[in-house]
Amino acid sequence: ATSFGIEEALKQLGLEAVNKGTSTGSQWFSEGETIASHSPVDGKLIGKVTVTSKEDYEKVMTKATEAFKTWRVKPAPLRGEVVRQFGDELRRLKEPLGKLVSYEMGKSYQEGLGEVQEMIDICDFAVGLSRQLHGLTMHSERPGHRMYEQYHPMGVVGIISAFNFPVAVWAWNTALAWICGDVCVWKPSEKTPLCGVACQKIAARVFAANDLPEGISCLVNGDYKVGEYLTTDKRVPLISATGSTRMGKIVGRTVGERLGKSLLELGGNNAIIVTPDADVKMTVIGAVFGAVGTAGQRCTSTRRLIIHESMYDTVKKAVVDAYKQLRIGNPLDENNHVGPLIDKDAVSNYENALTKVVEEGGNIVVEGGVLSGEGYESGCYVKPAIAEAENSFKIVQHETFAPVLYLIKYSGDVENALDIQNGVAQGLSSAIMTNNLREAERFLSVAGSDCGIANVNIGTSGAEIGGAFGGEKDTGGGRESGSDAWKIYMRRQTNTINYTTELPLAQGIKFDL
Ligand code: UN1
Repeated sequence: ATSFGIEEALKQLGLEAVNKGTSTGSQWFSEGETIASHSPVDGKLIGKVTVTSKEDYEKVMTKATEAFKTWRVKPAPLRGEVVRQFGDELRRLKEPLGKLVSYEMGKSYQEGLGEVQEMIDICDFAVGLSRQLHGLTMHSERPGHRMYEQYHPMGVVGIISAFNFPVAVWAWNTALAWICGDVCVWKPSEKTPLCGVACQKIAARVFAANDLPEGISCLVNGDYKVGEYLTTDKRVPLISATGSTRMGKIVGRTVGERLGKSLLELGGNNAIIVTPDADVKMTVIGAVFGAVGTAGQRCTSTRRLIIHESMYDTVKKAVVDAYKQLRIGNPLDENNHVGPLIDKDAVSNYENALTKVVEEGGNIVVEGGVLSGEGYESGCYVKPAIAEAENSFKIVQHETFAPVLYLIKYSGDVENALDIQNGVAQGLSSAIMTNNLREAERFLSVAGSDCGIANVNIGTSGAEIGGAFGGEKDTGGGRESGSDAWKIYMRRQTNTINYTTELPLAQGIKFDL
């Protein structure tokens, strides 16, 4: 627990009652229309943020494209040094920022802090990377020739992020994009605009302290219309978008039409396979955290438990018993496990899923419901629910961003469980609980999980930043964060240099003059 409240956190982050929502760094502008941010925790107004107009957007793009010319020629390790300082600022402000994330988005304070930690981690990763950004060298087929490839900065990167990770996903993108020599224009979710303003203030201070120009870190605010300014803009070679599959299809199409690149991180429908050799205690922790953590609003949340028939009753009982221990309430109170959903629309989607699963023949084993009364005034608190279901149900095939967990039984060997697991449109995260080496290896093999993330004896959520994050199929195919995810933020160039006095052609082609 921290010693200060949300008021003090807002103050430390420099937030006001009405905040300008457009920024190129130290300069903040845009007037008029505002987005009001209400906390799902208690329904109270936290603050307002002004919406970016087309004219404001043009001002941002002018600064950003100018800044790129300065930023791209700074040596990458120097850019890394700036990101190091940004990471230090995040360390200093971890508590107030974690608190704001918890209050504006509704995840537990521990998870809010965890999110800021992910930002710090990616900064550290990016600092090291700034002295790498390796290309390969190749052997030329021609004598006296040298061939290699190099990575150059690409330009303005547009970042469209979702409410559920209102600060970390931006940092995964910016920390890498910055060390790669790109400048960023960020449109945070209109459900968490204050998190955006707070982060931009932190970044802006660091850039200003290093005498760097306006435009390296930019912020725009608004709904999908502001997103469209970015996706249709030829000056933005890469759009990184996180959100629903529906949104991703629109972004992918729009950016594809102008042959821009998009990095899409969309919905998941993540499952844990529980085999006859699973450790039940570990399964329960992984499954329950995965299903109810962040109130089921992670793209990596556990949606399906695919349990072998021999284990079914044991695991079902253990999970149902664990659900009885869950405390639902104010996420800033560290005694609670589950906070609210983001808003009332999310509550209706949750209710709809519970109605649908029953209509399709499912069996509720842990009742859901919207909570009311003291502490639940915002109307966004719901009971995590569990239903026995079939994988073929329409609602099970659909990603519901809420704490609804489906139990699905399988029989026979692990191939049958894999068919069920892979039998959805999405392909983000997956897990198997087993102490059987053969089952684990089959799950990880070419014929195993078709997801971007496949874990053994770990749940589906809670990825570390060191690995590439993202998934296949309807998840969009993008990879962010660790490993070589940085490559998408740069343009690749192949260079061949001739240091002889002859000009031999490739493939031995003769062309005598
Ligand atoms: C997301 O839900 O958009 O693995 C990202 C996790 C987190 C990231 C989730 N590190 O659950």
